[in-house]
Amino acid sequence: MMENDFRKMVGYQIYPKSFKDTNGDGIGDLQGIIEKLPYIQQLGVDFIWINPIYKSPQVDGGYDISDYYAIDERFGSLEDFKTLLHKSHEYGLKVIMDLVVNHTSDQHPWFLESKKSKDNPYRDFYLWEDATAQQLPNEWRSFFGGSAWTYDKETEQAYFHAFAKEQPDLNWKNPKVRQEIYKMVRWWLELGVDGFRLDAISHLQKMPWSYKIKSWRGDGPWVPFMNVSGIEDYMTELKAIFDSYGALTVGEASGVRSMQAPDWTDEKGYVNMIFELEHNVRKANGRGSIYGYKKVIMRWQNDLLARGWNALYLENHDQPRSIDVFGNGSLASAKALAVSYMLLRGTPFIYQGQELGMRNFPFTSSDQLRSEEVIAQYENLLTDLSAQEALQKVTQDSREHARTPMQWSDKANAGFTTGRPWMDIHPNYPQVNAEKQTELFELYQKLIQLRHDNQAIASGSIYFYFERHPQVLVYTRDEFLVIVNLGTKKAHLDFSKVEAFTDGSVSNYHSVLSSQPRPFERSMSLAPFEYQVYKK
Ligand code: ISL
Ligand code: CA
Repeated sequence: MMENDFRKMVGYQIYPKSFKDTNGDGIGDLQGIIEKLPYIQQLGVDFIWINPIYKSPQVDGGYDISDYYAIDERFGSLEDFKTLLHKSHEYGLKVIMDLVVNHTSDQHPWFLESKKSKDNPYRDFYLWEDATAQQLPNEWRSFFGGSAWTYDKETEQAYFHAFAKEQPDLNWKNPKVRQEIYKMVRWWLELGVDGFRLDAISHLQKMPWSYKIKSWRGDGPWVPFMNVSGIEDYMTELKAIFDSYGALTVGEASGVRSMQAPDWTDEKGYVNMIFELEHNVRKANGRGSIYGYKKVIMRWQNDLLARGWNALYLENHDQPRSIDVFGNGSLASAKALAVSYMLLRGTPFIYQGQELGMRNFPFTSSDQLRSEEVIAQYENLLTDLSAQEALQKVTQDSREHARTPMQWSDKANAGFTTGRPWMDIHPNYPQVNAEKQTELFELYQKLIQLRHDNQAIASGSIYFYFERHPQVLVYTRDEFLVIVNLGTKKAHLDFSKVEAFTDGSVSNYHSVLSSQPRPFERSMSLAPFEYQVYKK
């Protein structure tokens, strides 16, 4: 295994279903990733994270696994995966897999057994409680809507699921479950996988079922299964395995607060870094707030400065496209956003298509929806709304936008497939594609290069200025100064009263990267989406 210098790295996230299809079935596959390794290498990243490729009924995009040891046939075979691993390593790219161990598919043999009877040896692999169809064990809700319990009339009990009913939660209190999971984790690491992105990892531990939910707003409903005490024991056991292989690990740890994150991610922590989910807060219309984003980022950067490490990202397979959430759809806004996060302290991730400025999809029909939970939501809304209104409501802030196929070229189906794509391709592909839209790609290349060439940017200190400014993000990374106007309006910055900028050394600042090169001045009027990176 290659050395795990995660502080120097940049990752690229691949949603395999939508990356590149090579056999014409309209679904991206492992051979497609292999084909595009040169593209990924050209971008300059150090590792790829691939969303789940295990055998799965695909009720939740592969996050419902029915065999942890098999590759889903849609994506290829284990042989293909070994080739991918080998070739990636040849290209100098590490490969991390999604590790989905909070739950399995309801089609996993463990659950099929577990369901059979109360005294089945696998019964305690999952969370079963006495219930009736009318009286479920408690009022807890699932992330995807509806009760977190599904009643089974055969055995007159209900099982717990934090997500879809097809995703029963594993019983982590059961040592046999943990042994099975640890065996599987070791198996993939033995195969040569470089690490994992730990899915929904903060939900492993649950509060006693008698816990009464205190608030139905914000994170309130998830309190009884988000970073609940006792989870430390499971994470410590997992960490021991990761450490023994030098695995690269990133936890998706919703509910772990920025103040708690150092304990999760310092040298003694369970994982190398975690994804915060707080900056994803959006209005109902799907728009994020620049100031909200800025405040969350600054807090996480400050709270993890002395100890701990951040995972940095703008997009993933669960979020709409950042160019539409925080930007105004323009390339200039996408560039400003790129600069705003790629030079922060932490390990940045780029989500497929983000480097091309891929946009949210203009949904016109419910036939274009693919996620089961979104379709269910749509159907529920039909009782009160017209089809058009319901579609508008479910798509204005939806993870579906992130999942449309990669736009490789202006050829048929954007060069994604020769068949019929499993999900519609964005109609803007003749303009927005990997062959034509090179400006943003090149900016990402430069930003990655800056990280690789400068210790200060990879792991130096960070200090923020103009913290209350509503749209401009300003920070220093030791000898570097980063200024980004994320707003659509001009902005004025007066550095003359900021102590760090009053001495003579600031006249040494020279431009290293900018939207429009110009010298640093103590009084600066910034154009919309202007960015300036200076070095002393
Ligand atoms: O805590 C949450 C919301 O406040 C959730 O964000 C939750 O942690 C997150 O949605 C988990 O997402 C991951 O697991 C899901 C899967 O559908 C997502 O695609 C994946 O990213 C279930 O496995
Ligand atoms: Ca295919």
